[in-house]
Amino acid sequence: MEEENIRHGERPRDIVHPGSAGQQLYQSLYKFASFPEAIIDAHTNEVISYAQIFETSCRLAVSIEQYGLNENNVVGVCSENNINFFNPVLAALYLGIPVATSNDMYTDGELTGHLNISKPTIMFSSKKALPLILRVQQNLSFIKKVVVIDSMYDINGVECVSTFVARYTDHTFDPLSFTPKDFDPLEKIALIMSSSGTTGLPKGVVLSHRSLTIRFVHSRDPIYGTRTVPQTSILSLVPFHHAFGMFTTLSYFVVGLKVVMLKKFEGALFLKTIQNYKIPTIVVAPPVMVFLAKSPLVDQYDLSSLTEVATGGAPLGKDVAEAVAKRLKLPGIIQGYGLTETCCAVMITPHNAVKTGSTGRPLPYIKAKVLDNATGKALGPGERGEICFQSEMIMKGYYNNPEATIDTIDKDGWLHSGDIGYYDEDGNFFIVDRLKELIKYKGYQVAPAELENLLLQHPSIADAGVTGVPDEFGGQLPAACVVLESGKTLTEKEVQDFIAAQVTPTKHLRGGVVFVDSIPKGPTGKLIRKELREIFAQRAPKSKL
Ligand code: M24
Repeated sequence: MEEENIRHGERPRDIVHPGSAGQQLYQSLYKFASFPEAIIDAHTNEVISYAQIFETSCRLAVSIEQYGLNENNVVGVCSENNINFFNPVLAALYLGIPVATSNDMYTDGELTGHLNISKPTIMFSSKKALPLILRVQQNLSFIKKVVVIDSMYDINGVECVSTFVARYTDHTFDPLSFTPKDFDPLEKIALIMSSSGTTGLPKGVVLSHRSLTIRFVHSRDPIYGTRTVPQTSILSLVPFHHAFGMFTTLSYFVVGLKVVMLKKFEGALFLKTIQNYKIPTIVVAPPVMVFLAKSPLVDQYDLSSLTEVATGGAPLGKDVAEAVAKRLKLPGIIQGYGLTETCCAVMITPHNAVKTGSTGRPLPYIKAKVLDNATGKALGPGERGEICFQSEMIMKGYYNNPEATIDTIDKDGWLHSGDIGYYDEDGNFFIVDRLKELIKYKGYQVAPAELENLLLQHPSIADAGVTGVPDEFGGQLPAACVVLESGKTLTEKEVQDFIAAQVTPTKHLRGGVVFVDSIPKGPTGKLIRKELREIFAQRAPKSKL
């Protein structure tokens, strides 16, 4: 019997590719091989074509296999957004070898912890990330080889892609002589992404090839896809190592779009890129929306090519959405909502029914419900509860972590998002709060447990609790309550510097540090985060960006 109050995504307009994501991507790159532009670096205007990606990814696949890797190994990629980023990703997807991506801004300690989860055998690194990779490799014996993705030459004995592939393929190599492997797309791991989930430290999110091929259906959908006409330009700014950037950008290759890429957000360059490339569509995180709503720079550029602005990854204020739509003369703003654990967006605003403030409706192949955690019942329109999803698109689980998996996906296969929300009579969803402890600064994940563990290692700190304080630009700023060891003193700045020395800038304690006598805890010793938030709410707001 069909359960009451389950919200089904619309009927799909396209069927899921029956094979692997690697097979589908291989077919798409081949189909679009005559298109001169696949990715353009807007900083340098460097371009690579569909034919080049097709050939390089196939040569890399042959080489990775000949080098000795198989489906029991993992391929690592650590790079800033880069036009060569996807070559090793595609190669591994053709072979059915899992790919794990790493944030290139990590400190040595963060990267070491991160790589210890997936244990890649071979690391593909950008020139920029190479010193970091070589430092951490000294203590990580599972990394047998490092290859540089964006250099024409070897760097101090570290092979570049051309040298690596020249050993196993020659200049007569025909990509059509290579065939992606055939396997069960539901079983085979495509990627291992990083997320802290609802609680604790960052974990490896295991996504199958089927997760990706469902995303590709969404990207080709005329109502939910970002752009569906081949060769249309799209600006890609979200980090490729994160699920949002990874799966939106991969899906652009399936549609045959021209991806104009930025490594990082710089206001003037961002606006100049839209103007010069006459970009019709941008997909950005909410802080960029605040910039579009408020910055005087916006008036200095011709942005009339823009017909679609899409955002996601963190809450978007209704006022901000309305201000951007008004300023850019758009009928509305497209919002998507997703988790690393759902691969990509599971809800998007339908193009034909934009409702400002809503995160959209469940996509084809997705079931959603609003759960009353007290009764276990799915709630009806207007009632608030935890939003849960069921789909072949959601993760298979956390890598080598069955306990965390059971805490997140229940016995009936529902993924508990940790977000509180509701849907209206038309089936539009709204996110109102976050039940889980995750902090999101500019759309980036910050796991309180990770910062608390570091704070507790300070000899003068007896106890600590970390939470997010609201901020207009950042969304939330990580902030700490600290209990000092008796007789010890520390300043707010000393605590901030202690953390800043150990973590990537997105995790710095920009929301401040408050010294307290005790950390609010429940009877079982569990931290009460709501009370932590209240401590900061009583403080005068201060934004340090
Ligand atoms: P991860 N509103 C409020 N909170 C949101 C949100 C939203 N629209 N989206 C995400 N969150 C918060 O780092 C929730 O607390 C992502 O953020 C993620 C991953 C893949 C794709 O993952 C949630 O529990 C996307 C986001 C995505 N967002 O938009 C689109 N894709 C998209 C938009 C337009 O684990 C937590 O962040 C078109 C196409 C698109 F794919 C999850 O944080």
